[in-house]
Amino acid sequence: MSTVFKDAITFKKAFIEQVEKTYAIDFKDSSSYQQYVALGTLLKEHIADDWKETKKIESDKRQVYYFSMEFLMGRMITNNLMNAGVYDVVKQAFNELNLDINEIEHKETDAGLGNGGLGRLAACFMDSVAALALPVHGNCIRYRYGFFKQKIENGYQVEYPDRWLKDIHVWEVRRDEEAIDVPFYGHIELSVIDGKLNVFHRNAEYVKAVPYDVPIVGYNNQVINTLRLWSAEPSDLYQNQGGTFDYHKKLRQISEMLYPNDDTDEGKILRLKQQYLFSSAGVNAVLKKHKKQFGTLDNLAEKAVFHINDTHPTLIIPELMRILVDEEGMEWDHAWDITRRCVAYTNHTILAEALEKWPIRLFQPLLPRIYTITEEINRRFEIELKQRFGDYAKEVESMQILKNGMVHMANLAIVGSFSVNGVAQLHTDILKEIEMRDFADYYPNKFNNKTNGITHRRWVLQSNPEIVEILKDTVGNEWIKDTSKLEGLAKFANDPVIQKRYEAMKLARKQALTDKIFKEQGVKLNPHAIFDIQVKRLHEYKRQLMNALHIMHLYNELKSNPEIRKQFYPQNFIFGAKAAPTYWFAKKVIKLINTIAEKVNNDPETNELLKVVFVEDYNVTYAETIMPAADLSEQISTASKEASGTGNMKFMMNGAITIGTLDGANVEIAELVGEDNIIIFGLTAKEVTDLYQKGSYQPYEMYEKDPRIKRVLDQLTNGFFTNVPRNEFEEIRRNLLDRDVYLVLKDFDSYVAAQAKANKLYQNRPTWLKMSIMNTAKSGFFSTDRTMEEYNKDIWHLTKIK
Ligand code: NBG
Repeated sequence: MSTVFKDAITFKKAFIEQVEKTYAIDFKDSSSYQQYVALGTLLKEHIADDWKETKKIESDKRQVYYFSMEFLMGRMITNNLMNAGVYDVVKQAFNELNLDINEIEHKETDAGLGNGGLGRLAACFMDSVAALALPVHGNCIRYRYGFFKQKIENGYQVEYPDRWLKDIHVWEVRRDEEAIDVPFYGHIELSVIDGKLNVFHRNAEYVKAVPYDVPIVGYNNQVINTLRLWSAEPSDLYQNQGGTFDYHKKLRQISEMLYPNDDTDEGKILRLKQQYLFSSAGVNAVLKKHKKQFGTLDNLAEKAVFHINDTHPTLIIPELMRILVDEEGMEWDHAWDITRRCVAYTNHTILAEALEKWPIRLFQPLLPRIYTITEEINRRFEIELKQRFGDYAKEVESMQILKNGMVHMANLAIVGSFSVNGVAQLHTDILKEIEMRDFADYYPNKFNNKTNGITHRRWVLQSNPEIVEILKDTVGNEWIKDTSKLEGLAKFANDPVIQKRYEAMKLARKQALTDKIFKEQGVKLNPHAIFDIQVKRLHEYKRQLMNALHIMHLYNELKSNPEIRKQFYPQNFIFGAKAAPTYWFAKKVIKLINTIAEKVNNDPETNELLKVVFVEDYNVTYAETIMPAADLSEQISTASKEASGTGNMKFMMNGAITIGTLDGANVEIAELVGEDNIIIFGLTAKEVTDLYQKGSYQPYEMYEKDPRIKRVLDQLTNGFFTNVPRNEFEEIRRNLLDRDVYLVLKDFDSYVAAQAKANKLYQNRPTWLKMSIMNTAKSGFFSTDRTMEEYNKDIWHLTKIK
């Protein structure tokens, strides 16, 4: 470890030198961006020894390679400074230099290598495994463009490219020496020479995958793990067959952007290429090292776990088989045994559209050898199933990997792994009892639950300085190492002094968000009002639409009756959400929310009471200001649809009260805090499933029977909104009246009641503050430190580095 960060004086000197020598300018003329680069560079050098040392110590240990198409890291500078234990020194030095540390931190662009919960979960996992000194490393793609930047123009979402790599990415280290050539297309020639199978991949279009390593700094423990990002580049093995231009263009696309639209064949091929590129490169790099170190792959399963985050990296399974059988000459059964002992799979959704299937007609030509191996896996599995269930049994059909011209990735992942887990208890139960029932019966020991979490270091320690002070004075600082210690806060729940401090903490965080929103969007919020927040991806099942319709209803009520206005406590409704660029309906909902905002925010009769804001470009950095500022956390998905949710946990830890359905991890939040400290409404998962099964739901009846619903649905199209054409929201109205798949109208009444309850409860300050404190006190379970310990105990079985 360098001594640069020893104290403020030493650091100041080194920092000034770094700026001046990097940019050949006088320090006084340097920009905050240049200062940011210098700071990052010094820190990277500072941790270099520990990084090297960590690698050395773990080299003969069992390790986990966590493969995920998404790592939504956000900014790393603050996290790295804090975890490396040098934040205070830097802050002091900057104070002395008259520099604003926040401004410099904000020069780092978010690494937006993810869409939402799944990617942010992977990032939280990385922080926790490093803190716990577990040898776990990430693998992903080095997308040149992150998740798009959102602008709201005339109320509509407009997408702009996120060119995050246009600036220097200070943390990464390019490792040319470890590049891997990955073949696509071509054809396979098999021959048996001296009784040994030889496999030749002829005329392949090779792409070179080059790794860029990013250090993951453990909290105060000198452990530095690695997140490896693979970039697609031209390969020297590519034989120019005349199409060089096309080759370069197509290959650039592979690590161009996250989740290209896969409606077209072209899009599907690109996604498959992305998936195979990082799966193959990641696995080959590990196996190469292993072979060099141990001289054999026979003991691979003792040393390596490949954890696949959702089905995107499932091709690891046939790729492992390919290496073991084709390159190592192992017998199929031996190779299969090793493969299955190396792979574990996490499922993150039951929504059918997210359970990947690839058409064989695209898969086979693109990955000819991987396809024949998948076919063989399927053939053998089918024999096994037929022996057990009979030739025409429904189980054979349901569990097959190849069927109806498609490769079913989840089935392949389940068959080729030793562990399958869901991400919250309810979700795992649904997987076992409904979605994957046949598999769960067939492999009773494979399925397990690992409830998600969040890293309390980013989401509390870094984001909410006021709560950190309160915790220090009540439960001490132990909670940072062990979040179960937060429980100690419970005994202060009714303490008026702590309640006052909680109130002041919330006000400070609400003020910070108020300032940010005003600065960026010019909307003025009252920081004393209730902050009711729904931030997450925009999707029908998450029911932002129900929230929006409720606001319309509330506005109607407030307009209709001065008595109601008197009893109502001012409430700010804040939304943040990105809609997939091609998800037309979701984008309409954004337009609706902005249209409602325009109407209610400009009505002088109600706008002291009711404000609506849709924050632009919600991302990880924005979330750091939003999470601590909420009084009410909106977790209102149709029960059974949200696998877990993790925003719910961030809000809870920061003392927000959940208004939610019994869905995903809300169920566990409710169990932990007890019914007095949460506001639950709506149908249960069982009721939802039964209702779907009966097929008897008639949304039109809700409209006819409930005048409140009738009124708001009519207002969508009757000219109530004056600045849009009358038919602007016609589809929303029709969708709700005809189908209402996500049961917005069905749950409307109980949601309205829950909202009314929340507004009233908030006015009873001691009760509300007690609830708020209890939420933090019971949130320790939701640290990813706990989640990672469980993965390790039940799935990975690693020994700690220290
Ligand atoms: C998401 C679920 C969330 C869950 C995260 C992390 C996908 C496919 N799934 O409910 O919708 O919290 O995964 O597990 O993004």
